[in-house]
Amino acid sequence: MEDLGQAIRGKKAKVAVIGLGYVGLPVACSFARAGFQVLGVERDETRAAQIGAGICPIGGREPGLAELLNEVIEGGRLQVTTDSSECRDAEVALIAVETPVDSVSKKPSYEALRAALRDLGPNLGPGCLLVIESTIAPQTMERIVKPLLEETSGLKADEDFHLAYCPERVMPGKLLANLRTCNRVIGGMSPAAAGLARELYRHIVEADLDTTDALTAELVKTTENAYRDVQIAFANEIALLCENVGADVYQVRRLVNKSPYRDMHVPGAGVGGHCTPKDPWLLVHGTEGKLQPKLIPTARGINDGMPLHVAALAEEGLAEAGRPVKGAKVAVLGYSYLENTSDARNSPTVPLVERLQALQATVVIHDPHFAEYSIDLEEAVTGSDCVVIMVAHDEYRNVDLTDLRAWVATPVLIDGRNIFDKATARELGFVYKGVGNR
Ligand code: SAJ
Repeated sequence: MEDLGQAIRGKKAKVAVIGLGYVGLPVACSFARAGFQVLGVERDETRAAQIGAGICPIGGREPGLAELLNEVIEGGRLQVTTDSSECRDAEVALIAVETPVDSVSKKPSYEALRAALRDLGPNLGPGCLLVIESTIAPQTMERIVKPLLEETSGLKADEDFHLAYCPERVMPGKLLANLRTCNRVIGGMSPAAAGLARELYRHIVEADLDTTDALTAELVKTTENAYRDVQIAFANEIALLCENVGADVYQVRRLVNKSPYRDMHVPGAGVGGHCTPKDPWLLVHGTEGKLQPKLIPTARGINDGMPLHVAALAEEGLAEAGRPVKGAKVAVLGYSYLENTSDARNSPTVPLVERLQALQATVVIHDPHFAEYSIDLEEAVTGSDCVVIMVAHDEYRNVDLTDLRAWVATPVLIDGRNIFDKATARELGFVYKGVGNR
């Protein structure tokens, strides 16, 4: 361990990063910038070639990432391969592959993780440190990661190699910044592993590095996102109650949050992304036992219901304007799951569009961050009978409602992200319905 610790402290350890997605790519670039020799292993050949040429495959606004990638590729600090056998001389290996949950069973789909472990196992050298960054259900390190690595490497965890879990805390739009400034939890399968991982991350993380055991770290990561999902569900439920009584939930939220120790989240058209809708299910899956959770699954149901609620508001708005939804042209603004990003994973717009099409509306999707949807906004909404705001992109916040009114055929505006003022919209003749503010 001492040699490895020394190699890590001196940045002499070769670092392999398996999976160059939203998590792995910024991590690989950050360790390369810190002075390590980094090997990025990416199974997608096109993506590997792009990154190897210094071209950042992540769209949207990611301050500093494209420049840093180009710098470390030019400087030879980061090399990219699709061949995991090139990891054999790495003293440190990080795995940052996707860990989705099955859309029906809500159970984790660990195909990518298992494949990465199977590929790495035979190339795992004695004395190295392996860190999982992907979000995993509690008990996964003990039940899946450790046995699979020991089986495929023939080595013994804690004796021949060190194993730790350090969950990512990235967010699209702030990938590099969050990596540097967010506190990190490091769960070691042994205290020695946690200590080595802490030495490693100290080179790229300026915030706290809290070491603990792997199970605690798995619980922390999934709990922090379940917490957020429940908080958002609470805000969405208050929005629905405000609709019942004709109140403005955003005014209610503003004043609630002036009360000490309150932090009511923002209601809206739904909860998408690669973390918040998925991690509560990982938490529930990994803690199965006699005691059953009620709040967490219920919150998921509330949040998954919001896009359908937006569709109901559109139906209502069209009816008020004397237009049946069948055959109506509906312009849906926003395809990504989060404002000003090009990330559509688990986007609430998908179930909304499915519902509107099931109601036989003609749907036009617009989103400036997706080539296939970045038609001219005026063209997208011209002649529409209903405009639905699903994502608070800056481009939509800057739309002049007078222009919008002139472009539409029937003035129905459904505001899923509270970006327009209800009174102004109504003065211009819109049938305006906002989530929690109708
Ligand atoms: N959303 C709401 N209301 C809110 C907050 C979010 O409806 O008050 C919606 C968003 O529109 C989006 C979805 O929820 O559709 C997820 O939003 P998010 O801000 O949680 O974005 P994520 O999924 O990228 O969350 C990540 C998480 N980070 C990690 O898992 C490492 C989350 O824990 C962070 O709090 C978040 O980034 C962040 O703000 O950094």
